[in-house]
Amino acid sequence: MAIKLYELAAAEDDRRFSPYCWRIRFALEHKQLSFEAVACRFTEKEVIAFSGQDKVPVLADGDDVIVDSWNIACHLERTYPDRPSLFGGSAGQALSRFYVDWTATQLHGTLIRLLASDIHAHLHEKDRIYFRKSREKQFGTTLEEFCSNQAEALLELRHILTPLRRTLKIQPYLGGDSPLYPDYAVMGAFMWARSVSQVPLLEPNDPVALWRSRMLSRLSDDSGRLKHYD
Ligand SMILES: N[C@@H](CCC(=O)N[C@@H](CS)C(=O)NCC(=O)O)C(=O)O
Repeated sequence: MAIKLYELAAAEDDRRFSPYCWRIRFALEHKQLSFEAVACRFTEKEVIAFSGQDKVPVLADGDDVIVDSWNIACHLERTYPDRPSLFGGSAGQALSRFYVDWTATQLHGTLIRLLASDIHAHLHEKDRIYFRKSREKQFGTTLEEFCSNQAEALLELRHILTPLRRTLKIQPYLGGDSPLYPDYAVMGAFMWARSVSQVPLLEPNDPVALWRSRMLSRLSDDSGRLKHYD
Protein backbone atom coordinates (compact mmCIF):
# COMPACT_ATOMS: atom_id res chain seq x y z
CA MET A 1 0.00 0.00 0.00
CA ALA A 2 1.38 3.42 -0.96
CA ILE A 3 2.48 5.76 1.83
CA LYS A 4 0.13 8.73 2.08
CA LEU A 5 1.16 12.13 3.44
CA TYR A 6 -1.70 14.47 4.35
CA GLU A 7 -0.59 18.07 3.89
CA LEU A 8 -2.08 21.50 4.37
CA ALA A 9 -3.11 23.20 1.12
CA ALA A 10 -3.90 26.84 0.31
CA ALA A 11 -6.55 27.97 -2.19
CA GLU A 12 -4.74 26.04 -4.92
CA ASP A 13 -4.29 22.32 -4.28
CA ASP A 14 -0.62 22.56 -5.19
CA ARG A 15 0.33 25.38 -2.82
CA ARG A 16 1.49 23.38 0.21
CA PHE A 17 2.55 25.71 2.95
CA SER A 18 2.82 23.89 6.28
CA PRO A 19 6.38 23.94 7.69
CA TYR A 20 5.72 20.68 9.57
CA CYS A 21 4.49 18.97 6.40
CA TRP A 22 7.47 20.22 4.43
CA ARG A 23 9.94 18.64 6.83
CA ILE A 24 8.20 15.29 6.36
CA ARG A 25 8.22 15.69 2.59
CA PHE A 26 11.99 16.22 2.84
CA ALA A 27 12.28 13.22 5.19
CA LEU A 28 10.39 10.93 2.80
CA GLU A 29 12.57 12.07 -0.08
CA HIS A 30 15.69 11.56 2.04
CA LYS A 31 14.54 7.99 2.73
CA GLN A 32 13.87 7.58 -1.01
CA LEU A 33 10.31 6.48 -0.29
CA SER A 34 7.61 7.19 -2.84
CA PHE A 35 4.40 8.60 -1.44
CA GLU A 36 1.08 10.08 -2.37
CA ALA A 37 0.56 13.61 -1.05
CA VAL A 38 -3.05 14.37 -0.14
CA ALA A 39 -4.22 17.99 0.12
CA CYS A 40 -6.20 18.97 3.21
CA ARG A 41 -7.42 22.45 4.15
CA PHE A 42 -7.91 23.92 7.61
CA THR A 43 -11.69 23.37 7.44
CA GLU A 44 -11.51 19.93 5.84
CA LYS A 45 -10.92 18.12 9.12
CA GLU A 46 -12.95 15.16 7.83
CA VAL A 47 -10.02 14.28 5.52
CA ILE A 48 -7.80 13.49 8.54
CA ALA A 49 -10.54 12.42 10.98
CA PHE A 50 -9.28 8.81 10.72
CA SER A 51 -6.12 9.95 12.56
CA GLY A 52 -8.15 10.83 15.68
CA GLN A 53 -6.92 14.44 15.82
CA ASP A 54 -7.06 17.61 13.72
CA LYS A 55 -3.53 18.55 12.67
CA VAL A 56 -1.28 17.76 9.74
CA PRO A 57 1.08 16.20 8.88
CA VAL A 58 -0.55 12.79 9.09
CA LEU A 59 1.25 9.80 7.62
CA ALA A 60 -0.60 6.62 6.64
CA ASP A 61 1.94 3.86 6.12
CA GLY A 62 0.28 0.47 5.65
CA ASP A 63 -1.69 -0.16 8.84
CA ASP A 64 0.17 2.57 10.72
CA VAL A 65 -1.31 6.04 11.07
CA ILE A 66 1.16 8.47 12.59
CA VAL A 67 0.58 12.06 13.66
CA ASP A 68 3.06 14.78 14.65
CA SER A 69 6.10 15.42 12.49
CA TRP A 70 8.60 14.21 15.10
CA ASN A 71 6.72 10.93 15.57
CA ILE A 72 6.57 10.53 11.81
CA ALA A 73 10.31 11.11 11.42
CA CYS A 74 11.03 8.55 14.17
CA HIS A 75 8.61 6.09 12.54
CA LEU A 76 10.40 6.44 9.19
CA GLU A 77 13.78 5.93 10.82
CA ARG A 78 12.59 2.86 12.74
CA THR A 79 10.60 1.31 9.89
CA TYR A 80 13.11 1.88 7.10
CA PRO A 81 16.52 1.30 8.75
CA ASP A 82 18.07 0.21 5.45
CA ARG A 83 17.32 3.56 3.83
CA PRO A 84 19.58 6.62 4.38
CA SER A 85 19.42 7.62 8.05
CA LEU A 86 17.58 10.79 9.00
CA PHE A 87 19.48 11.21 12.25
CA GLY A 88 22.85 9.51 11.82
CA GLY A 89 22.41 7.40 14.96
CA SER A 90 20.83 7.69 18.38
CA ALA A 91 22.96 10.65 19.52
CA GLY A 92 21.98 12.48 16.32
CA GLN A 93 18.34 11.65 16.99
CA ALA A 94 18.56 13.07 20.51
CA LEU A 95 20.36 16.22 19.26
CA SER A 96 17.77 16.70 16.50
CA ARG A 97 15.14 17.40 19.16
CA PHE A 98 16.86 20.71 19.90
CA TYR A 99 16.49 21.87 16.27
CA VAL A 100 12.84 20.81 16.26
CA ASP A 101 12.11 22.79 19.41
CA TRP A 102 14.26 25.78 18.43
CA THR A 103 12.52 25.94 15.05
CA ALA A 104 9.01 25.65 16.51
CA THR A 105 9.58 28.33 19.13
CA GLN A 106 12.22 30.81 17.87
CA LEU A 107 12.12 30.54 14.10
CA HIS A 108 8.38 29.97 13.59
CA GLY A 109 7.63 32.42 16.39
CA THR A 110 9.37 35.21 14.48
CA LEU A 111 8.45 34.16 10.95
CA ILE A 112 4.73 34.05 11.68
CA ARG A 113 4.83 37.85 12.20
CA LEU A 114 6.13 38.16 8.63
CA LEU A 115 3.82 35.54 7.12
CA ALA A 116 0.42 35.52 8.82
CA SER A 117 -1.17 38.11 6.48
CA ASP A 118 0.23 36.41 3.39
CA ILE A 119 -1.01 33.02 4.61
CA HIS A 120 -4.48 34.49 5.11
CA ALA A 121 -4.41 35.97 1.60
CA HIS A 122 -3.45 32.63 0.04
CA LEU A 123 -6.05 30.51 1.83
CA HIS A 124 -9.14 29.08 0.23
CA GLU A 125 -12.05 31.40 0.95
CA LYS A 126 -13.69 28.78 3.15
CA ASP A 127 -10.60 28.69 5.44
CA ARG A 128 -10.20 32.42 5.97
CA ILE A 129 -12.65 32.96 8.84
CA TYR A 130 -11.31 29.90 10.67
CA PHE A 131 -7.71 31.04 10.28
CA ARG A 132 -8.40 34.62 11.37
CA LYS A 133 -10.45 33.55 14.38
CA SER A 134 -8.09 30.84 15.62
CA ARG A 135 -4.92 32.87 15.04
CA GLU A 136 -6.26 36.12 16.52
CA LYS A 137 -7.14 34.15 19.65
CA GLN A 138 -3.58 32.80 19.71
CA PHE A 139 -1.91 36.18 18.95
CA GLY A 140 -4.14 38.12 21.34
CA THR A 141 -4.64 40.81 18.69
CA THR A 142 -5.87 41.31 15.13
CA LEU A 143 -3.99 39.79 12.22
CA GLU A 144 -3.26 43.28 10.89
CA GLU A 145 -1.85 44.51 14.21
CA PHE A 146 0.19 41.33 14.67
CA CYS A 147 1.82 41.79 11.24
CA SER A 148 2.17 45.55 11.45
CA ASN A 149 5.91 45.79 12.16
CA GLN A 150 7.49 43.82 9.34
CA ALA A 151 10.81 45.70 9.44
CA GLU A 152 11.31 44.83 13.11
CA ALA A 153 10.32 41.18 12.54
CA LEU A 154 12.81 40.90 9.67
CA LEU A 155 15.64 42.27 11.83
CA GLU A 156 14.70 39.86 14.59
CA LEU A 157 14.63 36.94 12.15
CA ARG A 158 18.12 37.74 10.87
CA HIS A 159 19.34 38.06 14.43
CA ILE A 160 17.95 34.74 15.66
CA LEU A 161 19.59 32.99 12.69
CA THR A 162 23.05 33.90 14.08
CA PRO A 163 23.94 30.42 15.43
CA LEU A 164 22.86 28.76 12.16
CA ARG A 165 24.82 31.34 10.18
CA ARG A 166 27.97 30.60 12.15
CA THR A 167 27.56 26.84 11.72
CA LEU A 168 26.75 27.05 8.01
CA LYS A 169 29.78 29.25 7.42
CA ILE A 170 32.01 26.29 8.23
CA GLN A 171 29.97 23.31 7.02
CA PRO A 172 27.54 22.91 4.12
CA TYR A 173 24.65 21.42 6.14
CA LEU A 174 23.57 21.26 9.77
CA GLY A 175 24.06 17.50 9.41
CA GLY A 176 27.66 18.03 8.18
CA ASP A 177 28.55 17.10 4.60
CA SER A 178 24.96 16.19 3.77
CA PRO A 179 21.55 17.08 5.22
CA LEU A 180 19.95 15.34 8.19
CA TYR A 181 16.62 15.89 9.93
CA PRO A 182 17.71 19.21 11.57
CA ASP A 183 18.23 20.63 8.05
CA TYR A 184 14.70 19.56 7.15
CA ALA A 185 13.18 20.96 10.34
CA VAL A 186 14.73 24.36 9.67
CA MET A 187 14.19 24.28 5.90
CA GLY A 188 10.48 23.55 6.48
CA ALA A 189 10.24 27.08 7.86
CA PHE A 190 11.85 28.56 4.74
CA MET A 191 9.51 26.51 2.52
CA TRP A 192 6.57 27.89 4.51
CA ALA A 193 7.79 31.41 3.74
CA ARG A 194 8.57 30.63 0.10
CA SER A 195 5.09 29.24 -0.53
CA VAL A 196 3.23 32.40 0.49
CA SER A 197 5.59 35.39 0.71
CA GLN A 198 7.64 37.47 -1.68
CA VAL A 199 9.66 39.21 1.05
CA PRO A 200 13.41 38.46 0.67
CA LEU A 201 14.22 37.12 4.13
CA LEU A 202 17.99 36.84 3.72
CA GLU A 203 20.86 38.83 2.23
CA PRO A 204 22.08 36.95 -0.87
CA ASN A 205 25.56 36.34 0.59
CA ASP A 206 24.27 35.12 3.96
CA PRO A 207 25.57 31.57 4.61
CA VAL A 208 21.96 30.69 5.54
CA ALA A 209 20.83 31.84 2.07
CA LEU A 210 23.56 29.74 0.41
CA TRP A 211 22.48 26.71 2.48
CA ARG A 212 18.84 27.40 1.52
CA SER A 213 19.83 27.30 -2.19
CA ARG A 214 21.67 24.01 -1.65
CA MET A 215 18.60 22.59 0.06
CA LEU A 216 16.32 23.77 -2.77
CA SER A 217 18.54 22.13 -5.36
CA ARG A 218 17.95 18.77 -3.61
CA LEU A 219 14.16 18.91 -3.92
CA SER A 220 12.56 16.24 -6.11
CA ASP A 221 10.87 17.38 -9.33
CA ASP A 222 7.43 16.80 -7.74
CA SER A 223 8.20 18.96 -4.73
CA GLY A 224 9.95 21.57 -6.88
CA ARG A 225 6.80 21.93 -8.98
CA LEU A 226 4.62 22.96 -6.03
CA LYS A 227 3.57 26.63 -6.08
CA HIS A 228 6.04 29.10 -4.61
CA TYR A 229 7.63 32.54 -5.02
CA ASP A 230 11.29 33.13 -6.05
N1 LIG B 1 3.67 19.47 16.61
C1 LIG B 1 2.96 19.23 15.38
C2 LIG B 1 2.39 20.53 14.86
C3 LIG B 1 1.47 20.34 13.68
C4 LIG B 1 0.71 21.60 13.33
O1 LIG B 1 0.63 22.56 14.12
N2 LIG B 1 0.13 21.59 12.13
C5 LIG B 1 -0.66 22.73 11.70
C6 LIG B 1 -0.30 23.11 10.27
S1 LIG B 1 1.30 23.82 10.19
C7 LIG B 1 -2.13 22.31 11.64
O2 LIG B 1 -2.44 21.23 11.17
N3 LIG B 1 -3.03 23.16 12.09
C8 LIG B 1 -4.42 22.87 12.03
C9 LIG B 1 -5.26 23.96 12.62
O3 LIG B 1 -4.73 24.98 13.06
O4 LIG B 1 -6.48 23.79 12.58
C10 LIG B 1 3.91 18.57 14.37
O5 LIG B 1 5.13 18.66 14.58
O6 LIG B 1 3.45 17.92 13.44
